[in-house]
Formats: sequence, structure tokens, C-alpha cells
Amino acid sequence: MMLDGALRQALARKEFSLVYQPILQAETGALIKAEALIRWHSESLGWVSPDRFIPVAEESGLIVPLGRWVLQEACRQLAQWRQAYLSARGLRMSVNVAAWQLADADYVADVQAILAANGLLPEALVLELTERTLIAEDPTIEQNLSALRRLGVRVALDDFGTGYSSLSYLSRIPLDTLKMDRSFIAELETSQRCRDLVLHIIAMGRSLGLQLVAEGVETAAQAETLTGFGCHLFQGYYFSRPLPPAELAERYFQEM
Ligand code: G
Ligand code: G
Ligand code: MN
Ligand code: NA
Repeated sequence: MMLDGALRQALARKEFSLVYQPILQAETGALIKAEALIRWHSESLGWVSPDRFIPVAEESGLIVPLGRWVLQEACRQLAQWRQAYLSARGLRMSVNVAAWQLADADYVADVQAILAANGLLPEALVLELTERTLIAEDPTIEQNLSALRRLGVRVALDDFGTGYSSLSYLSRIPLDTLKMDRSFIAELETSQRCRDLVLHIIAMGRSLGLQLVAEGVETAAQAETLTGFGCHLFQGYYFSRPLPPAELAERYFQEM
């Protein structure tokens, strides 16, 4: 397959880059985290969406070296921002992680080495996993997550509420953060059932001591409703699309 072939060469050809989407505090609008999102410009295929190539990389196993590159690049960028800007000192980096990466016996050591190489404490890193990652109930995945959590790395459950939701994850997996899927946020203003659901997801998450992130916030009305419900953090086009690093720095950090 064309895509698979091009993907195999893309790392060596340096065709990948990362953009960063701000995750902001609901009350103050302060930048708390940035989510690293991969982009691929292929010499032969042009721009290819991660929705297309991430599943291919997962099938071929290429996601392991690709995911390691993402983690290295995101940590390098975070360390650079923290060094260059006072207002970036408390910033955390959120990185998407696939099941294949977490199932790798070397993953914890890899993460530790990458953090150390960039002079970052584990607390600076958030790993985003989806419910899809957890349905495997792979003991290595759960052991790695527990080990990472004990080190101080933060763990977020992404796209929460879609697909394979099981409340058992909330008791079994050492989570810090729930990211409510944008499909719920999109219906906030039009569906009373959706409003009720979001309200109760937030209440449940808060009572478990979790941080709540609303994804896909696109309007002021959504942000206002979510603030009223007690949501902690916002991510979405209303605030910012994912940005190239220089643009994020220009918008959010002051020179020292
Ligand atoms: O940024 P965008 O909406 O195009 O991302 C599409 C999908 O690709 C999202 O589900 C996102 O989680 C996923 N994705 C983006 N970057 C990465 C990455 O570095 N690793 C993994 N595993 N998934 C990613
Ligand atoms: O699955 P995950 O949450 O990791 O993917 C985040 C994806 O959501 C990114 O590809 C990003 O481009 C997209 N995204 C971020 N904010 C919004 C938004 O406000 N609306 C929509 N439709 N997509 C968004
Ligand atoms: Mn994500
Ligand atoms: Na998501």
C-alpha cells in the first residue's frame, strides 16, 4: 500500500512535525498544558491526516518508533519554552500514546530517559490514552501506567464517553484527568439530555478527584455552560486551533 510505504520512509526523511493546541484554565484563561498533535507532509502524497496514517502506523508497528519521536520532540519543545519564557515554567505537555507503545516492555525506561535528557520532571508530562487502548486489558499496559504514575507522570483518558466506555477504567486505571469527547460539547446547547450527561460526568469526575477537560469548545456559550458545571480546563477552536510552536509562543508567552 502506498501510504504504508511512504510512512516507513517518513521518519528518516524528517517529514513529520508537531503542532500544539492550548489547554486553558476555565476561570482565568491561563495556559496550563499544550497537546502535541502530529502532522505529516509526505514528499509523494502531500499532507496526510493523522486520522489516516496513525491507524496504518499502529497496524505495522511503526507507531512505536514514531511515538518515541513524538515524545522526544514534544519534550524538547517544552524544555525550550520553559527555558526561554518565565510564563512557560509551569506549562505541561500532553502527548497522545497508542496501545502498542504502552505495551512495550521498554516504555517506562524510554519515557524516563527522554524526560531526563531534557531536564524535565515527570510531572511536566501528561500521557493521553483512549478507552480503546484499555480494552485490551493487557497486564503490561496496566503495569506500565502504574509505574509511570508512581514516577509522577500524569495520565489523561482522552475522548472520554465514546466507543468503549466502561466505568471500570475509572477505578482500575490510575488517572488524573478526563477529557470529555467533543461530541458531547457540540450538543451542549441543543440537547437537554447531553447537558445533563455532561453535568454529571463533571460531577462524577470531580468527586473522584479528577481534572476535567472539555474538548472541542467552539463557542462562548459552551464555555460559559461548562464553567457553570465546574469544568476545570478548556481546549477547542473557540480559544485556539493547534499552532506551530513559534505561533503558540508569540500568543501566550512574554519575552523575559
Ligand atoms: O490533530 P487532529 O485532530 O488531526 O488529530 C486526529 C487524531 O490523531 C486524533 O485522534 C489524535 O488523537 C490523533 N493523534 C494526533 N497526534 C498523535 C500522536 O502523536 N500519536 C497518536 N497516537 N495519535 C495522535
Ligand atoms: O482525539 P484527540 O482529542 O487527541 O484529537 C484532538 C483533535 O481534535 C485534533 O485533531 C484537533 O485538531 C481537533 N480539535 C481541537 N479542537 C477542536 C474543536 O474545537 N472542534 C473540532 N471539531 N475539532 C477540534
Ligand atoms: Mn488527545
Ligand atoms: Na479527544
